[in-house]
Amino acid sequence: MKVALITGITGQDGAYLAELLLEKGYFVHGIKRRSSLINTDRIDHLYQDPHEKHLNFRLHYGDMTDSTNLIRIIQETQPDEIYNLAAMSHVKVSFDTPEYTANADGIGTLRLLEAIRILGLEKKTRIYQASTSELYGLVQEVPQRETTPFYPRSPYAVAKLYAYWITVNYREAYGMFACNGILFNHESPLRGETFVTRKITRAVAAIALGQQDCLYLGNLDAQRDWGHAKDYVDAMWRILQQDTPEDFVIATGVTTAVREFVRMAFAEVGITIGFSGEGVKEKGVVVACDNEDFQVAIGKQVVAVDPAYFRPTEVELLIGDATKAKTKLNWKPQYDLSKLVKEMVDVDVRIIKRKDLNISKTMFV
Ligand code: NDP
Ligand code: GDR
Repeated sequence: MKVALITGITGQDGAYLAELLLEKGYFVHGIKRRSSLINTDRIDHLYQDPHEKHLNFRLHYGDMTDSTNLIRIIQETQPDEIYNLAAMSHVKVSFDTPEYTANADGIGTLRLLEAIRILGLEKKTRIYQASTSELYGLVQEVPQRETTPFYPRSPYAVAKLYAYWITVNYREAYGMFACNGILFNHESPLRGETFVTRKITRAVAAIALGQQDCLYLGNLDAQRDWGHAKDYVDAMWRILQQDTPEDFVIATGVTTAVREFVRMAFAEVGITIGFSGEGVKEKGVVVACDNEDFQVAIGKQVVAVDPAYFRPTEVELLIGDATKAKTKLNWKPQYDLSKLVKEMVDVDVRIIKRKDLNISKTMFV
């Protein structure tokens, strides 16, 4: 039985990856942080009573800022594969907490690599590093591929730049099977509520159900290459099954503006949005409403721009070329953007019907 250790198992990707590896017959260990509120919602369905005999899923308390803890967990679990998904992953928040972000996302990766070395596991343990399209930042080349120069535009991206290169360095210096997956944005119904896609789909559901008046967003012109997290965790696994360690771009090759994502999400509940004006004057108004279940007044403004959501430096355009992954990993995404948007909106409508949440109060970032 192969043994995997996932850092960041309580996050979006951690949950999908844990499910995938359990399906493949792995013993899955995960690192979770202690928090004052329960933070295992995304993986509660995988929980196994530790008193049971045939256990194949176990959680350990830990933190990317604590080397001794990481060394102990790796020593105890002796993993064949480590997936380093833990990170302070919000780009805008990284401007508020740059030092912590560098510590967890940058030095945290070094701590894992060093732990493998200290324990003499260089030849046994393979490691996947969750690198990101944010490394490309200010556009140097379109579409972005493995050879495109990096130009990070946030403390998050700069921390991830360090993590990218330290992973490459440990591969070259110590012969470790250490790989970067340079993943473009990927979303799902499990996406954190403060990332733009989920913020939009939750708000669309709440507006359609009469529980929210307006969705406030930042830069509507930003363009992202959005895929589905389920397809992307499959790529992570494939990257670690190769004969030689290499880095791969994972992307759909299609880019879409935030504004268009908004339009598509409202269309899922039968609402047509019209935009007028430019920049901060941009606004979204209901032009038509064709669903009997959702009655929103024609002419009502349901989208507005709030500059508070702008970033000091923005990444305007991301579009990836995943030819290498398609050729070498035989990776092929199952989802396109319309299928993704539909799934996210459907789930959020169901959640909001069930919980009667006041969404707008939870949307800070
Ligand atoms: P999430 O924000 O959903 O999950 C991040 C995970 O990291 C959570 O489990 C979180 O724990 C954990 N974490 C954060 N800080 C620490 C820490 N100091 N010690 C231990 N654990 C910590 O991110 P995603 O699942 O979306 O992304 C997974 C990884 O992939 C991240 O590294 C992200 O930067 C990267 N990435 C994501 C992309 C995307 O589009 N989703 C694209 C490219 C890269 P808790 O639940 O307690 O907060
Ligand atoms: P990103 O994702 O920064 O690409 O990082 P996010 O969804 O936060 O932003 C995407 C784009 O939308 C614009 N935007 C807004 N963003 C948020 N969060 N809230 C808003 O109200 C809003 N309005 C407009 C942003 O300015 C941006 O241009 C994600 C994270 O998962 C990273 O961890 C990962 O590395 C990258 O994707 C690839």
